[in-house]
Amino acid sequence: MKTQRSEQLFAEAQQVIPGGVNSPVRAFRSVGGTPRFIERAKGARLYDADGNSYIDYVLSWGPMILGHAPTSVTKAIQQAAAQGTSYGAPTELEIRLATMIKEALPSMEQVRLVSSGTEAVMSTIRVARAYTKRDGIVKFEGCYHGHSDYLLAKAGSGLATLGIPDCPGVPEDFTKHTMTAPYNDLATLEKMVKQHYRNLAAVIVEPIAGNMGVVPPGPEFLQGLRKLTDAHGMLLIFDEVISGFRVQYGGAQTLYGVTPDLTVLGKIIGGGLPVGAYGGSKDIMKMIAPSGPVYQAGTLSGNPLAVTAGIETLKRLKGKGVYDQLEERSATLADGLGKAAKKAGVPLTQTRVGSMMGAFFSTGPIVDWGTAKKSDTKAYAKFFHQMLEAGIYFAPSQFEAAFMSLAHTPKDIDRTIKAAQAAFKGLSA
Ligand code: KE4
Repeated sequence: MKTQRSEQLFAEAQQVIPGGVNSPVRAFRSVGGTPRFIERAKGARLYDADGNSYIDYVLSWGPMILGHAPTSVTKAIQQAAAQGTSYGAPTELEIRLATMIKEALPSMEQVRLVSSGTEAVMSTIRVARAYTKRDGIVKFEGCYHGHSDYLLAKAGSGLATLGIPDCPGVPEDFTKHTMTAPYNDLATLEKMVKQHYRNLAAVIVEPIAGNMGVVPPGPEFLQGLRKLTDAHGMLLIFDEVISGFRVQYGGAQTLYGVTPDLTVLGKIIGGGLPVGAYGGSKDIMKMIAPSGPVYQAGTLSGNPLAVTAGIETLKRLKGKGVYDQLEERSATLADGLGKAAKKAGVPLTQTRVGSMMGAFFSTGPIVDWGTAKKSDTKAYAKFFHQMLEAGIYFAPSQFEAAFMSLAHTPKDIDRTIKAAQAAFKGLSA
């Protein structure tokens, strides 16, 4: 596969952009090789600067659930752009998107739109702290909630100690209120909460973890979080930036029947343009400025183009049979990959919730970061590149999710499975 142009562009990019990319995972660091510079995308396909095309299972890390450049969305964005790109004033569009979100996720009685998932998480933590008058936050190892300082924390020496920074530039002070517990481990969390709850505002969780590869919640895990937070005056925050409108129109909270106090959204609700959102009961959200004292603001919050893209995307997702099609196509792909790995004698542990899919080069089971991180990332890197050469674009990291869109056809899936059969054979040779 020709990659000269991507190589040239990558060299050029590194002169003016740190690492040549505007988000680290795009640099292919964990799989090696040259990131493909993409020129355009349509449906299930990406087209790179060397003229190569790929069946895309990254889908911009989740947002492109309809496939790339769906006409209904691109037309609506073009029309909206002709009306102006930002007013810095309220619009009817924002009421419509907030209402659609509230109808899909009734726990979000009030919704505030922002411009990224990170911003939405930051704001959610702030209002949880203000509402409970407590500072502590519990997160789970292997879960990622954006790059705000106090969430770039890792577990201190003993699990029950306070968080320590996970990267330079984050002062100790900023992470001392962040505790980290193992995902899917209610017993450890219970001990931690019983000891510290008096200063714990909330538990924040990816109801389906998507940032350590895909790790679904164990039976009763989410129900257990609900009970534990209720019993200790803490709020439960579902970070549904990935799972929202992905696994069901009502997200993971609908799928698992567990209602959080606050929900964070992003990705799909922006249809590929920058949007984040957070929301919860009126009682909590009335604390947000200007109705309350908790400050949060944003120049481009509720931007008319991004909101238009979000509305058009959710309109399509409300359609009949959408999630049945995503389920059926995802199951076919997962089944084919599993059979291919088995036939080649490659140990592969697959995880999946709807069209959010994981595959670990490991004998499994994968239940948390401790088990996920043991998977063979070298094998993943080899698999990734063999598939890339075959024109199939999976995430350039073992610890991300693969996504299906409504634009992927049975033919695309067949082609992906055939490529995987060859790739797995190559791995076991
Ligand atoms: P953004 O700030 O990237 O819009 O959202 C942060 C975020 C929050 N919560 C969850 C559960 C997330 O997965 C994310 C961002 N996801 C990553 C991919 N796993 C975005 C890709 C990237 O960082 O380039």
